[in-house]
Amino acid sequence: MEHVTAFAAVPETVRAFGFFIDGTWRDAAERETMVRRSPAFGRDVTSVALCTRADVDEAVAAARKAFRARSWAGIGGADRAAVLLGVARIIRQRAEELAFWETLETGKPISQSRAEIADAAGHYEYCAGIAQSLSGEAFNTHGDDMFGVVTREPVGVVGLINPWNFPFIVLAERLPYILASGNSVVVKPSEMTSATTLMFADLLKEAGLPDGVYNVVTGTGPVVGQAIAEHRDVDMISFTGSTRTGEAVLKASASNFKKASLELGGKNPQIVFADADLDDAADGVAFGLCFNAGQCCVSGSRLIVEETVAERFQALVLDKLSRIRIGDCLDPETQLGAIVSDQQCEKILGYVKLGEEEGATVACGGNTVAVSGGRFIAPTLLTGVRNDMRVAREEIFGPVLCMITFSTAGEALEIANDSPYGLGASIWTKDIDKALRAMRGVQAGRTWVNTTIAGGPGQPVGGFKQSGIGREGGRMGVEEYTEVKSVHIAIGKRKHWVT
Ligand code: TXE
Repeated sequence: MEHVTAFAAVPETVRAFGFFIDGTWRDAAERETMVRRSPAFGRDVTSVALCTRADVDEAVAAARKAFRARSWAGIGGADRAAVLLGVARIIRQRAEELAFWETLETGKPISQSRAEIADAAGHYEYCAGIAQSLSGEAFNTHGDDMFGVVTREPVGVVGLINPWNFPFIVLAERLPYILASGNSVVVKPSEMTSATTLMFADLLKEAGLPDGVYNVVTGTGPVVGQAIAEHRDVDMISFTGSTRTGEAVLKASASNFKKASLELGGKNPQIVFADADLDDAADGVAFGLCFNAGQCCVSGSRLIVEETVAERFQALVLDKLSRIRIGDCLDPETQLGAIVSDQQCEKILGYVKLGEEEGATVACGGNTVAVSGGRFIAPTLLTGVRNDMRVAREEIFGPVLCMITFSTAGEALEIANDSPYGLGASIWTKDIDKALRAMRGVQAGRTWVNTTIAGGPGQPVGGFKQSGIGREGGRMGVEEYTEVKSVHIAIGKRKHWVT
């Protein structure tokens, strides 16, 4: 396959990107630029423009112009569906190229990038269906002189601020849902991982998306992200990132009372009951921890295991963690990828040290691993953790697992729910009653039984408590980006008030 050879090695030169407004590319020109060093290879791979507030104004104006022109919002759902299906087809055609740049910038293993690009295409296909079937309600029950309908319409201009951990799949979990009803969008990818969001502009254009509907401004959070969140002509903000930045975005969005959808941090429990298939559970726990090197909002970072099997289960997990393949991220066999930045690496190692200071034991890992010039952290298990320790309460965002034990099902749920977060939770048991009770009791927007981090376009995702507001994905994901209009229509001659 020709494309495999073309994307097999780190390029010799840095790929410089402009930014994309109203269907055209803009050069970085006199703006400052930011060079991205690949975390997996230690080599400079891309550079992006640090856009300004004026660039954001221009992008928002273009999105507004497209929305007013109704070039996208005004066409039929079937026509929007045709474009979204075309997008999916082109993603599949260019999957290898997209996966390659995703791996270079993020440091995730190429097998994972490939899977994420394929999954992304599925979101555009799914939303093509909803673009055609989105509907409201009709009320034929208001009596002979009144008819009621509830309609949905696109909210208008959406500002989309995305993180660095899943640049292309997070975009796919939002963009087609935003586009399905006819909105326009201004996207700000993370300054560290902008490439695939920028490359996508050409794919959307090729598929027939009208100019001005998709605009990308690159740059830093405090300048570009803040300007989008504050902008008075942006109708809705969708943010994915840390809870702290989410709070700043929500405050900024009050400038014009934007609608807001936020997916934030997590400290997700893996509850393992003694009657679970412990081999399966150990494998699931290892995957849930090491997927995306733990830099994942639904990473299973708190292992809450029944006391009676704790020792045996710890041995099984240690065995799994010791056999995870860390290595060249362009090698399809590699399982554990790199840590996104020096800062993130320091943060993770700092937490391991803190865990020890708080009384936990490092049962494995806790060290960096040098491969291919990149920056990696070995899978780490902290044992003897109590749920009131900072390592058990704060989002570490790396491959660090905190093991806590419990003696009753009630206690397991109490520990699981004793967290400011409520994003994901996994339950491992072969007892159906126990599984259902735990599923009902756990406070988490996504809950898995005998699996973890499973998902797809059909079911909504989002968080309880400080893990966010709103839901992405599924039919709800499209509805989230609409306004609801309640309409009463009188039939016949009016009964006069002033007689
Ligand atoms: O996230 P930020 P950072 C968590 C994780 C990680 C920590 C810090 O714990 O260690 O956050 O990562 C933009 N106004 N998560 O600093 O700041 C920023 O440019 C508007 C969890 O990278 O939340 C980027 O595009 N936007 C998470 C995006 O916000 C601003 C994923 C996310 O960056 C802004 C990532 C501002 N004032 C990190 N400041 C998850 N839940 O998956 C920054 N940004």
